[in-house]
Amino acid sequence: MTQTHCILIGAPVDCGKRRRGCLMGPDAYRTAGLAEAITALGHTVEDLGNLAPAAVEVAPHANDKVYALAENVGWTQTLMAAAQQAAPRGLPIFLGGDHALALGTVAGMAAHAQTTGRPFFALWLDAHSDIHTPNTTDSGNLHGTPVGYVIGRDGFEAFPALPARVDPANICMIGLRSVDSAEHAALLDINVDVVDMRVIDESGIRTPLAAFLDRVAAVDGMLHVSLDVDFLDPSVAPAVGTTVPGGATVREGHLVMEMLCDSGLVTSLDLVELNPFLDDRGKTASLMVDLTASLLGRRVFDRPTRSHA
Ligand code: 5AB
Ligand code: MN
Ligand code: MN
Ligand code: MN
Repeated sequence: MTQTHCILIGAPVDCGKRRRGCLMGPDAYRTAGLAEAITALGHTVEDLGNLAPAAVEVAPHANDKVYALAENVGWTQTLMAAAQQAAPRGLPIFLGGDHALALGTVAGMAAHAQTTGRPFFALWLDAHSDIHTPNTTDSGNLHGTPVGYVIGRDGFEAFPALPARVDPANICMIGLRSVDSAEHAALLDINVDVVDMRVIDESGIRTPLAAFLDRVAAVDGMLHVSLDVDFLDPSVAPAVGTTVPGGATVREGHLVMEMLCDSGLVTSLDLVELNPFLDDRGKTASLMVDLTASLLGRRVFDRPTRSHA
């Protein structure tokens, strides 16, 4: 991979659900050696430290289950701006923080893509589809809503207006194995590329990912990757509040990252949902760092040429 300037942006978002601990995520990635792993691959790193949410006031939402609305709106404002500021200078890596941070990061990256004229795509690596809205969520936890927001579903009136709506057809979700009925209905209604665990069992993870990457490459798209810890199986990645059995293996995770590296298409990355309070001697944080290293070019064995055509 060509030398990349990586911009680490700490986003200790902990308001996307009720169980606390994701606010320690950015420092766990630093402790696990993220910057050192990136520089060892020949890239440059700049760490912007941890951001804080804008202070905003909002009216209560009609769905009174919705949790911490104002704080989520504040983070969305902050991160949307941070993404747009960082994107022209390098590869932003957002250190979460729970997945509510992606309301801001994805909206901001999509806004940036629009200024470049390149189509915007998102790869959602997750056990969940996160396509709820504040109206449809049962839990009230807004970490289950970022996809709903960025594709422009109703219910997000308290949030910043989207500078650029993301086309659902440009989103690929890989690893799904826990989808609520309202989310299922939304997914049937719109044209998202859904690669659930059964597809992975039957065809392997390589085939559907390669097909998606071909689509991105064909139009010289910009690709945002949102990696939720719970994409991985809880036996290898226990540090997450929303564990679902039957997830991706360590090697499936690395293969995805290696293919993404080879594609040269990735322009931003979220590392989300790590709850260090639930980790086992840092193993989840370290695995997330290793996966990021694979995305940035770390290889088991380097062959001169490698093709996924
Ligand atoms: B995550 C659930 N669908 O809405 C909900 O971890 C889970 O960012 C959401 O993928 C999980 O609360 C959100 C049951
Ligand atoms: Mn998620
Ligand atoms: Mn999830
Ligand atoms: Mn989760």
